Amino acid sequence: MWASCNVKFRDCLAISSVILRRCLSLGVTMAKSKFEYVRDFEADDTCLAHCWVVVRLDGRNFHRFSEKHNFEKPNDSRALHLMTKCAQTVMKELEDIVISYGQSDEYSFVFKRKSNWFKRRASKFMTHVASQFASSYVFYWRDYFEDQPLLYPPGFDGRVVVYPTNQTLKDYLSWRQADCHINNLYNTVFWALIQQSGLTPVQAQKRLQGTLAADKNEILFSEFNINYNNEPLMYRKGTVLIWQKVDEVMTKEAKVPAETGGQKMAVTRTRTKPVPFHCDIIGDAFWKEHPEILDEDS
Ligand SMILES: *[C@@H]1O[C@H](CO)[C@@H](O)[C@H](O)[C@H]1NC(C)=O
Ligand SMILES: CC(=O)N[C@H]1CO[C@H](CO)[C@@H](O)[C@@H]1O
Repeated sequence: MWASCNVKFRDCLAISSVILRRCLSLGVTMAKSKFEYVRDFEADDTCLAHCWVVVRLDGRNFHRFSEKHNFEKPNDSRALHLMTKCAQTVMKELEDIVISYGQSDEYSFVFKRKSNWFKRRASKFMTHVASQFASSYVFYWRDYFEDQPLLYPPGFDGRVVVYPTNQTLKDYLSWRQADCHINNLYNTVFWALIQQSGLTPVQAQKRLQGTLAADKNEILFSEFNINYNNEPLMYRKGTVLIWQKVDEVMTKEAKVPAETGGQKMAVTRTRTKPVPFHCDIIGDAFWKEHPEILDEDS
């Protein structure tokens, strides 16, 4: 019982006002045990005030995971949609995430500058994001991979990076989107060479060594009749999730006297949801169109 008093003052409040009074009357001496000092061994990992906090997750060994689960090459839309579903779940369940960006087996989550969630402790941000994301990945797996059982539990690593200005945050997101473009262009040619020209992975890799983006576009066009710019946006740009007002029509059981039976009626409700876009976030247009994302008090 007394242990709960010195864990957190807040917890006392929750237990009951009787205990609260006892906590208060017994004072500071009762609120600390001689073991309490071990708390000082905890590292202070508070994220610098007024900075953007970014948590990025990466699939652990997803190269192997994608092979074992027969992901389509060079891209698998089921896997990308599942990642986005998990990211939407993270945004809904946790607090203060203003924008997310994902591609391949990674997702970045940006917490608002003034967030005081868990007193801005990096470990709390990171572990909440990683565990919520990983459990969602397993939970929603079957909705995206009907015929493909999940063979073993996937994992994700996380990191926290703090960006001091709007510009550094935008540059971070631009960096991830540029990475998406470079990888997707490479993979598109690489797999075309294997699947359509019958090259081995080693041969395909050799063929692409030292090539520039223009060379890869040219190979795609001249050898495979693929205009890279016509490839689906989700693969080329990745996925941006931002909060948008969405009208939802739902049927509700009308509350009417029992004798009239369960009448159904349509109700429209406006909700704010994390909505996916596959647009460019490197240029200014996106940020001009959505100033609320970077707004101090959003
Ligand atoms: C960041 O951008 C937002 C939106 O344009 C703006 O309201 C805010 O003042 C900017 N913050 C800083 C510190 O420049
Ligand atoms: C770049 C590329 O090859 N994209 C392919 C990704 O997968 C879809 C099917 O899931 C294909 O239609 C795309 O051509």
